[in-house]
Amino acid sequence: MAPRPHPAAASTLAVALLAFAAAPAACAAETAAKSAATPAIARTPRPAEAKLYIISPQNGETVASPVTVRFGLTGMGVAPAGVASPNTGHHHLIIDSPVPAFDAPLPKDDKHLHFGAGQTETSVALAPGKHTLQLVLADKDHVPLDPALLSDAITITVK
Ligand SMILES: [Cu+2]
Repeated sequence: MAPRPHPAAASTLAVALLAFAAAPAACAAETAAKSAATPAIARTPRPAEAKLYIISPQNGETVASPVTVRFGLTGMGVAPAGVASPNTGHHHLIIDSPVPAFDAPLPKDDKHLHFGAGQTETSVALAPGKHTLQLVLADKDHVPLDPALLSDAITITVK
């Protein structure tokens, strides 16, 4: 089967292009040329067959807060942040936020949770209403893998 670009990767590229468009034209052209030749940040390659997914809750589920979120990963292993080990990464839970940039460390805030100790589940307090959850696996430096490994985003309703 021919590999196809991940839809999330395509949308992030669009965001990156918009960011370039916002910069002064000469500078943007130079930056684009430079980043095409030498990536600004080294990204860690990962096995093509790796899969990242949210085991629970299920997409569309109605749940009570705090919500237990279980992280699923096949084709790679989990290692703590800071540990260089081939074909591993650590989990990040993105809450109610767009797919982050792939060429920089993931933000660390209450919408971008890092599980740098190698955790494979968490419990998050969420306000009543609809929320989106998505996982991103990243390397020892919190930079998304190459190609980026994301779960599908799910939408849940908190009672
Ligand atoms: Cu991290």
